[in-house]
Amino acid sequence: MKCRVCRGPAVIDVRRHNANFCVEHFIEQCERQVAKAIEAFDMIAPGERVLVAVSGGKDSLALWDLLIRLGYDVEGLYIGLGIGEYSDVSGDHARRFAAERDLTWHVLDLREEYGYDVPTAAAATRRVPCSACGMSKRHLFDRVALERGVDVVATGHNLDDEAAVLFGNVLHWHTDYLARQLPVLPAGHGFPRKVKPLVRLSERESAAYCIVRGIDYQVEECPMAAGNRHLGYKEALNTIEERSPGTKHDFYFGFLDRAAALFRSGATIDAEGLSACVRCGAPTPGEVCAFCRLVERAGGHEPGGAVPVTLGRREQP
Ligand code: Q46
Ligand code: ZN
Ligand code: ZN
Repeated sequence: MKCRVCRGPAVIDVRRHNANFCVEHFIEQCERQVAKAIEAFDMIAPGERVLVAVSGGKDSLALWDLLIRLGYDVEGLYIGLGIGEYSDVSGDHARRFAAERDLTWHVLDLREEYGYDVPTAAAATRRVPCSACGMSKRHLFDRVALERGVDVVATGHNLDDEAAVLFGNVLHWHTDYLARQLPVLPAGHGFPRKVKPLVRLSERESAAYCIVRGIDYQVEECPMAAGNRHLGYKEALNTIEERSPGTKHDFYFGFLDRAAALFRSGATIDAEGLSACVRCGAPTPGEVCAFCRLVERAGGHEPGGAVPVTLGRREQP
């Protein structure tokens, strides 16, 4: 197996691109794919500040590393979800990554800050944990982004994630979700721009990137993901991809090129009716936003203390 670029010994084959790469050229390939996604979808403009949502897993740490290598002004945000040992180990990986590289990052712990965690919120709402978890994370990314005055929130969703979500949305014809399933969600109504710069990299590639870059990450899956329907969609797509490499890419990017706009035109996104939540100030169609209602149902409280806690190096203003 030879590297496509230098003909030296290759360490990874990327069947989707019908190519093998050595360590050096695989790193370059990942950088190129991320740069291409950022440029193609206008994710980050020169000089903009970026907040990376860091979970301690392979995707978010690969993303943080790649954005730094590409020269972006990046800081991290880790949210303590309170999912037992999984969260403790994830937090340790994030901490070590930031400390070894002297990076600026923030930690916000749900239990300390709001008096609840993902397991208690899931039990209180009697819904799948990912629902309460996702809502909490989105709210806190927005909040910290506004507090820090950053322009963009970047998340580590990769091609496998996006293709699986798309597959689920198509299977159930969730047309409102299809209208919003884009690698960039523009800023507006108090929300910062949201971007997914890893959409051109597969899960396997982000794991391989971490390995060749010596990035130690949380390898365990979240224990609360069991029963998450996306895992089943991922497995189904993996079976198809195995037989015809490139299918996930064609499915997702074909949707963006040829179908996404059709769903957007029929979407019922009513931004006009949004006002500020009476408790937290976040934009909401009602009086109290869904996040504040979740905190209340989970037995939590309004935020206390000076948060987020900023760790690592502070940039000069
Ligand atoms: S952390 Fe949270 Fe994920 Fe665990 S509970 Fe679900 S959403 S699976 S990225
Ligand atoms: Zn090479
Ligand atoms: Zn609120």
